[in-house]
Amino acid sequence: MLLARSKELLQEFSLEDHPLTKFTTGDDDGEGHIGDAYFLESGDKIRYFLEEDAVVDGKLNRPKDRAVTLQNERMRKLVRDLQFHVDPIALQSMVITKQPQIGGQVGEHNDSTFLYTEPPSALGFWIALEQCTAENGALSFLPGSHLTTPITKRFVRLPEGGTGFEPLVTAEVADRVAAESRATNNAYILETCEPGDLVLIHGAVLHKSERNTSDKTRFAYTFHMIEAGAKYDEKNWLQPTPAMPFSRILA
Ligand SMILES: O=C(O)CCC(=O)C(=O)O
Ligand SMILES: [Fe+2]
Repeated sequence: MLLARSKELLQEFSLEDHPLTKFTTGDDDGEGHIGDAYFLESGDKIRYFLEEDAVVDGKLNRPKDRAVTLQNERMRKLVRDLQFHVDPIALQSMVITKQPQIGGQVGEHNDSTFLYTEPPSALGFWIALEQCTAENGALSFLPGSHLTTPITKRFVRLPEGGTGFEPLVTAEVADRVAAESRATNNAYILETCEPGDLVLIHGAVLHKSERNTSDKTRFAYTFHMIEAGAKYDEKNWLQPTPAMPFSRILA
């Protein structure tokens, strides 16, 4: 259903009023989507983010349904019964399409950096809609890193506009954590999965996915939950709107 609907939306969306915004998770916030209104206002809308390598000289270099990494605002209440949080709140969801040949790498990160709360409470729900393999960019995880790696920075809306990272620890601590993470990098474990598999991602666990070098898509549906009792402030890039307030799952 979700896979079919995602593919339908990809056929339907119009490029005419599209800013050709690409989806990137990199640290450099130069010319990427980061900070632009199409991204910042995406929380309560269906928005379409293009693979970085799909836009050359301001033009798409492939059919639109093969260029997009799709975002869908609908919250799945699938986890009503799971008691990870006292009072869980579901945030915006995404369909990640990871297109053949160009589906970009997602660099090492933890999700609490991007959905920061005090104390950290992010939990990711990541559902494979298609088979995920080493060739098409399956997720990999650094086991135990959620216990040993502090959240060293948070992704924020900057007062002067746009977005960036705010450090949460001293530069010394951040350097040490980065060095340790580099030293253990070869301990990443690849999680291949089948369509329908649910992967629960602890907010502090380091994870990443490589570029899709295969000729197959790698569709996945993902959303995050946070704890209602934890502080979620106005610095976070994703803000609730009147059209779509964050949904309390058990309330
Ligand atoms: O699907 C991917 O490749 C990355 C997804 C991810 O990092 C997440 O859902 O938190
Ligand atoms: Fe993530």
